[in-house]
Amino acid sequence: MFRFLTAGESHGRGVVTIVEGLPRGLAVDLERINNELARRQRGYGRGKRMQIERDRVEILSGVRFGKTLGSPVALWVENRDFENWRQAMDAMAEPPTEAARRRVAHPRPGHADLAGALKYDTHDVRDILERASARETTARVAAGGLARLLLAEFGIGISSHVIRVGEVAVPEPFDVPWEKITALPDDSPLRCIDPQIEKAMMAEVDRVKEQGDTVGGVFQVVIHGVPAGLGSHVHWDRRLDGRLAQAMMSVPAVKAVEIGAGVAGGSAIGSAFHDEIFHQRGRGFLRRTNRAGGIEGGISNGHEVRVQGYMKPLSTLIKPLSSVDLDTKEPYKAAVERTDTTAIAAAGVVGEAVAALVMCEMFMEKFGGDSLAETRRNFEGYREQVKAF
Ligand code: EPS
Repeated sequence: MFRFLTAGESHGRGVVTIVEGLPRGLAVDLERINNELARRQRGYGRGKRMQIERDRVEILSGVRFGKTLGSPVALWVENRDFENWRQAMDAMAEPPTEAARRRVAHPRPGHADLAGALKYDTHDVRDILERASARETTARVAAGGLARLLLAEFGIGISSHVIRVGEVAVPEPFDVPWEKITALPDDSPLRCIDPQIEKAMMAEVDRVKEQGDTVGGVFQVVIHGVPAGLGSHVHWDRRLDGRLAQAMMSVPAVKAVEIGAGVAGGSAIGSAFHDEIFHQRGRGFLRRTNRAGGIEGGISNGHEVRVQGYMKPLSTLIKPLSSVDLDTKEPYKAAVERTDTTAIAAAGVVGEAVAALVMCEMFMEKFGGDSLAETRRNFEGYREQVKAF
């Protein structure tokens, strides 16, 4: 069984993750994982924090001579900002000053602050916001980096691009070819495949930032080379689309998830929506459209899996909204913290990582194996079965 856990606070010492269930013998290329971490730090519209961090992963266990042992792999990424935040982190130690109390008593609308304070019974929202922070996604991108290494062994690749920032959008995102998405340079400002649209997106970010505001966006994750047969229709919690949607929704600020042209499906008629089935000798079954986003009945159908994550505007505003002091119950403006205007490009990279984690889980569920050689035998055997169908 493939699984992972993460731990770590945004301004604590660092983030950690334990990944369990990878077969023995997978070559671990640290630079590829570090590259994923670097991609997650980029994107136009991000704030000052990303200039402080230089995320690099350290392997604490589970790898020997550069290959997995089949035992849990523990990964560690340091928070460089920890040193700068020691005082703020300790500020609520007895007795707190009024300024320190205020800083953690004004929950931000849209953030976990208030709901978390009520649930965990604390008037110090730092107890909540530190873990609710998107800093945690560093750990998931590191874990996802490992998952991607396994998937790559079997020809499965994952990439993402930004298809909307506020009112500026890429038309027909489902037709954007894989090659065009993977050709995006890692220093692309917003990971948009059209330079003109990207410029307009950047202008939108500038305009919103000037107003002390934040802006929402949409990213698309594309999973290429997926064999038919991952996930299952037989039980609700084995459906690939359900698992991907849950993973995507768990990325901070994502408020809606769409598979393929799912949203348009809500207003379409069946004959215009479904992807007709053809067959060609040598190529097998094929479709000319992919509105299903590569998944039918909760099972991958052999076509590209396409998932869109809709990200709400980030909830820390330089021009804050109305809130209430948790102690005095008096109206107050929400706390102002350093913030990003948008983190949509980074969210896409996180989307890739969580998709990789789900795909790895589903892949190991189907093919199993304690060593990579065993997994490969199982995979090849299944491939022969599909070919002979
Ligand atoms: C975040 C607020 C900002 C972001 C942070 C997520 O951090 P800070 O509070 O230190 O300014 O930079 O994202 C990351 C640290 C990261 O690594 O992505 C929040 O409130 O969620």
